[in-house]
Amino acid sequence: SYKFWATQPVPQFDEKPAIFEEGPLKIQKVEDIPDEPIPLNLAPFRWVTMDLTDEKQMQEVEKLLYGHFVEDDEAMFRFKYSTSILKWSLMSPGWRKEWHVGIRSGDTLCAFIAAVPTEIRVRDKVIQGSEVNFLCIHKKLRGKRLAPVLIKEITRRINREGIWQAIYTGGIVLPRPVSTCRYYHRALNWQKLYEVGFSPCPSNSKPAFQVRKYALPEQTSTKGLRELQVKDLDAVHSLLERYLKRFDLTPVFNREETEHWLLHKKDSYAEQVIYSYVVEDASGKITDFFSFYLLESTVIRHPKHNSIRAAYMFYYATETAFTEPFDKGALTKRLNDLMADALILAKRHNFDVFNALSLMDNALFLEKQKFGPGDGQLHYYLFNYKANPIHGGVDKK
Ligand code: YNC
Ligand code: MG
Repeated sequence: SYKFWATQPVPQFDEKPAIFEEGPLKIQKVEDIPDEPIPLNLAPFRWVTMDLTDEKQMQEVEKLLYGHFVEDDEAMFRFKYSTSILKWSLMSPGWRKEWHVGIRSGDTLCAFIAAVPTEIRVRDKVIQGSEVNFLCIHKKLRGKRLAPVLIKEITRRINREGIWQAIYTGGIVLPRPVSTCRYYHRALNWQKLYEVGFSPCPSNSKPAFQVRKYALPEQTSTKGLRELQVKDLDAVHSLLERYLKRFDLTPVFNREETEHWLLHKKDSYAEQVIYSYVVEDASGKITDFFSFYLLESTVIRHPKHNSIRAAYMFYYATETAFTEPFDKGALTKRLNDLMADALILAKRHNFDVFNALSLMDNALFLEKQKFGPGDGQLHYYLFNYKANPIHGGVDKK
């Protein structure tokens, strides 16, 4: 099995999981990378570079993903990436048009894969890398070994820029995850989640009881909590940089990337994607922040509901992590206060569910904030980089 992945510079399952020196698996030179696309050998298909600054081409990508991107195992829900979230995800600082790769047949876009540049820190080493996402093949073209061709082509285009590593995630098991997380879900609109078949009613409960269980206060409780503004970015950048050092596998954001990933810009997006909040203390210091983003899922074939509005926990940080000596109780308390407010704000913005992964310090608040484990796992992969297994941040410190 893994006919394709066995040929790639990734750790294989039969390799001994001993502690090893971390680093690249394969060293190459830009001049040895072909400057022509990988042969497609599949008429009538041809490679295209998608220009996402062109509204029409952006909508073509949206449409392909709308019909053919990731579904749950029972095919009840499918991720629905709006043009706003695609712009946010695929046009981050340093983005390159050449990394938005499509396959067309005639005028029709039938497959896509994309990447953006990113610095990745694995423990104490920082890698100039890329993040690959949105691998999608039209349902009628599945099982034809097109995915390996897309992956080889984006690898070639990334390598041509002198970048040799990538990070990517997926619900399926491939050689070989560096880390694995579980999805957790917190109902905000339990009744709707029940109606669409996302949240079952436990046999010892009743719908009315479940609705009450997930009810939230109208008002947030953290003093000094407000929306993130441009003037906060230096403080948030520094706080996030210090907070991420607590974990073994993180991006390294510069100031421009911090702005891109955290600050909502009204004039740039048709629809708000990123929701970020800071806490400013009485002296004007930013002591905490949290963020979540909007990603809808289509409810496939449902008479009443078309989609679920899901909030995904994004980055957060708090000065409480840096008290000397480290006070886990204080950190737990602070994170619970912040996340309780995040839930209230997401509810206010009409989200139906709040999703989070078992990473960073999330284990300190998931249960208390009434998140429940989902069926889904998310595996993290590094391309051309050998790393020892990485566990959730909370277990180790
Ligand atoms: C997957 N998700 O194992 P073997 S996540 C990677 N990621 O190869 P075919 C995948 N590989 O086992 P189909 C994969 N899914 O023989 C399948 N594969 O070694 C491997 N779904 O190819 C698979 N999007 O074309 C097998 O399969 C080979 O027609 C089979 O197409 C697969 O975006 C797919 O879930 C996923 O659109 C495109 O099912 C299709 O089934 C589909 O016969 C719905 O392919 C949408 C979906 C995946 C979301 C994502 C991350 C992608 C990462 C790709 C790897 C990047 C590596 C780094 C490159 C840059 C390097 C630098 C520097
Ligand atoms: Mg295929």
